[in-house]
Amino acid sequence: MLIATAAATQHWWRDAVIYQVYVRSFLDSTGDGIGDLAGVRVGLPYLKKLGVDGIWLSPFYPSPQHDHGYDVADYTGVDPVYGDLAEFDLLVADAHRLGLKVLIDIVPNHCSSAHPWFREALAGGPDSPARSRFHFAPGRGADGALPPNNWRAMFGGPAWSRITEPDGEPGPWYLHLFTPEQPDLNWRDPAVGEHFDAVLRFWLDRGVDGFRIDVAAGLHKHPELPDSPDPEADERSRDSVNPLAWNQPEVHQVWRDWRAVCEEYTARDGLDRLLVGEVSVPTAREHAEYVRPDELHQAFFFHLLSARWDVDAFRRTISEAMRDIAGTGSTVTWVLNNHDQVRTVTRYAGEPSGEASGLGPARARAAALLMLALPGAAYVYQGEELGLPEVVDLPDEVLTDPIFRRTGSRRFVRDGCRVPLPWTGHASPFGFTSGAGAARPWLPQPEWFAEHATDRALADTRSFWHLYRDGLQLRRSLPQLGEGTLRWLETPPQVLAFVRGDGLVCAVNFGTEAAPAPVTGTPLLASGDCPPGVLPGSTAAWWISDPATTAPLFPPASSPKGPTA
Ligand code: TEU
Repeated sequence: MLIATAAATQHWWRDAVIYQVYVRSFLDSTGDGIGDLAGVRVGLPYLKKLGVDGIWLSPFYPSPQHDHGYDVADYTGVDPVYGDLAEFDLLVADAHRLGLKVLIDIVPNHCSSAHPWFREALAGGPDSPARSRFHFAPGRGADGALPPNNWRAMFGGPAWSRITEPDGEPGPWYLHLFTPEQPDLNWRDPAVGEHFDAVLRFWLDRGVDGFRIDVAAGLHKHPELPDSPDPEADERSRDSVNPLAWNQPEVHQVWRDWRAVCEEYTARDGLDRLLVGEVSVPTAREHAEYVRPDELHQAFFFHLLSARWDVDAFRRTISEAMRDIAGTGSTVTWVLNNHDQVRTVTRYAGEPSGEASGLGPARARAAALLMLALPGAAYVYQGEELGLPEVVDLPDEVLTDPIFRRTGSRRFVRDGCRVPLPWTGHASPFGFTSGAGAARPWLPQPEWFAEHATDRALADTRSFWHLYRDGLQLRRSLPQLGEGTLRWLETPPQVLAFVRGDGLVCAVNFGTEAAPAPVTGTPLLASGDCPPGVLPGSTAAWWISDPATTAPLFPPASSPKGPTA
């Protein structure tokens, strides 16, 4: 199954590494304690030096910020907190001058309750045609006092809220899969698709290279809005498990339409545009349907992110992705961190037992080298290159995540991975915000952020930053890396190893005891100390193995334990 054709490799996105900028927490240029677009501009040379191919900007649109911008009130503007359109244009121009692509976040599943469409729908009364752009439905029970069905919202509570009509009478309910401030749009109303078509063109005309699509397996709901068979399961999991509210077949037509818009722009200037979907679906096979040749270019493969620190879990997950996704001609889009998830340094420290092991940083470094060696594209979340741990002890009163407010629980709360980045110095605000009278960062930075500040990271060749930078440089220079295939090697227990192309070997030791290295000689790059012939525990390394002289010591797997791709 060889799918890396010459034509395919011409598409920059097939093996791009994109850096996710969570704008609010990247760099504050105005001293209000909140990151902004001008701050992102200042940070671009830093990202260029790191060696990524482009950036994805989290939502910066006008928004009441009930979900930090994932509640959009105007899809073609910039919230004054983050800047304005002129600043956005400067950012795109600077990025392009540096050879960096710019992706922006688009949120088509829902808008803000402050969006003019929703206001019109509320103000217009029961017969308002504006209501057809949302899911309004009469309640059940006496006087319609119960929600129309039993669906639960992703962030806690029922997925329905009841409105009061302009005359003061209780009215119907509207659907919101997230917070009540994020009403779901009705994609069966053609006005919705037409609106987003215009939004795409607005930003493409301003020069963006593509879009990260929020909740890309959502959009359409079962037309009858029937009860969920297992509402408790929907509540327990943060994954999109309600099969009636997610992953409906009709959504694929939207991605075909959006792909056609991208192709239209490419036909004009020859430049590839990129659609990357946030696709949370149960299996790699279902995932693959979103990246068929006429749909999305990429979709985040979250199964690697959710895999436990376990050699078999990783091998199985990677094998499934290679078989089911790369097997269709697409490339896999790997991701270990994002703004919704506990950072790897902290997550892996607590695995497999849940007890903190102290191994988090070593494992996170090993996972990074693994990700950068896998065939396909990858996304790096800001701070990942600094080895930032999750801030787990933010006091309740500073938490802003609606999950906390809606569930009353700290479980799943996402503020801890969104604390503003440390840039320089020994004390908060660590250069994140500056100037006399500057406000404090919108989330408090712990003192120990000093250890992770970019100035220290750049000066220390053993830092996470240098590991990412070296890995990214090698990806550029070695023809074996980037897109293509992998071949598993037979390994001792606890070790995962594969060959890329003609002899780039990557091995990861998931155990805590040293294992023999798969290749003799000094590694090209390693996530920790790695003497010749040895692969220490919680360590990954890359070697070039010249088949003539230093053949891998582990022979290629002959059994389909890990299917080759
Ligand atoms: O997230 C969708 C979402 O629910 C994910 O957190 C999901 O639970 C996870 O991917 C499962 O693995 C997106 C944004 O990333 C998030 O920040 C927003 O809050 C949410 O949409 C609503 O717009």
